[in-house]
Amino acid sequence: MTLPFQACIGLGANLGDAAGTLRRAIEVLDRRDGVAVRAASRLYRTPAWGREDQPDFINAVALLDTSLPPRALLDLLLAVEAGFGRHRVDGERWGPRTLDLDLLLYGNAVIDEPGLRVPHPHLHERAFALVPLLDVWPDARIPGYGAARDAVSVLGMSNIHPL
Ligand code: PH2
Ligand code: MG
Ligand code: MG
Repeated sequence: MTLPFQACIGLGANLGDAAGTLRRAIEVLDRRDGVAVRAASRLYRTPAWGREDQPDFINAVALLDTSLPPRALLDLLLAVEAGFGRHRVDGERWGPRTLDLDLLLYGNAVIDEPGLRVPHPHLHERAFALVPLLDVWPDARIPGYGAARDAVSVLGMSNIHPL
């Protein structure tokens, strides 16, 4: 099967065996039809961002080759999250979770639809996503913002530690 499109996924978890969950989630994604994991970053321990009254996260980034268009890829990510026991709490933002899979980049696409925004609207301000992204793709560019390495250079990174 040809996998003509490139996408970049952010993985995060801060409940249960978060590191084990991220490793298994990468395997699960790679086994799905229409998706191949090209590269996976190291795992990082990161302080909770946006809502600080919760445990540290484990974060990583994976680069995918895929035949799926963005909406179908997003649906697959949500299904994999659910398979790892992710329960969405109505109205809760940035709370603790067993697995979060975010579509960070999809080629050079800029998409702003209900439930689907690419690049991820917070990517440029999140060291927990940018640092692992640069592991696997040092020249990554964020459409509308520029080089990922420039975005990370203005953020504090001292709390982002590889496992
Ligand atoms: N995800 C969030 C909110 N805050 N903080 C860290 N460190 N890592 C995350 O993955 C994360 C977060 C919402 O998805
Ligand atoms: Mg997220
Ligand atoms: Mg998410």
